[in-house]
Amino acid sequence: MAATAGHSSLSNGGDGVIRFPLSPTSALVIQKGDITRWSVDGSSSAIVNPANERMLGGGGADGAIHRAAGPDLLQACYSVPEVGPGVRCPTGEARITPGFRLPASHVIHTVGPIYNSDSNPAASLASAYRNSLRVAKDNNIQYIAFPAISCGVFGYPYDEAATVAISTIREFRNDFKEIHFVLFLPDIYDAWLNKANEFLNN
Ligand code: AR6
Repeated sequence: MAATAGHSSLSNGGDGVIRFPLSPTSALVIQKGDITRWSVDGSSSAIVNPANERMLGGGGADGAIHRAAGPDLLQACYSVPEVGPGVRCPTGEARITPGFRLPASHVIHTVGPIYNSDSNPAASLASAYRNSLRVAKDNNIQYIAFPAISCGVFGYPYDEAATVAISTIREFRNDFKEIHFVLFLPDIYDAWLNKANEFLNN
């Protein structure tokens, strides 16, 4: 593993949950796990759903989030206005709904790029992270958890995605108590830790 347990600026409680300070008041937390089970104390929390432009559910994390939240989430998604035929959330944008049966109070739906068909996947992925964090900030969210947007069905290479993810969340270093990544796959967890060590530990 890339994390260096002896380094003063991060802590490893032994459970694979690694914290990196972003500012005196904010931390990045990287962990393995299922984002549908993520929770923190307090009511101002959100998980980010890697959705598609229709915003009516799908496979991967999107499907898991809808199953865990219950059918009210689909109804809330239907009530998000279409901005084009069948499009509720264009690629790179974000929309917020309640979390219903999820432990998190809110779901922020965003759409990452399809790696092989987007003309500038890095810019689109950065927009998905940035707009998710803007929507969270506008809704007074203090704790937010991301999966590895676009790294499943949408085919984004893990190292490149980690670079975009870690560098973009740094722009919001003063705006949240904690920004989490909850990562399902060991290879993605390792890629994220490597980039966080590279970008945040010096
Ligand atoms: N918790 C955390 N991460 C998860 C979970 C989970 N419960 N389930 C999967 N992942 P994907 P995308 C990881 O495919 O690439 C859907 O059909 C997964 O291992 O969910 O942005 C949507 O409707 C991967 O690393 O999202 C869209 O059509 C990461 O989450 C499309 O897929 C993202 O994989 C979006 O594709």
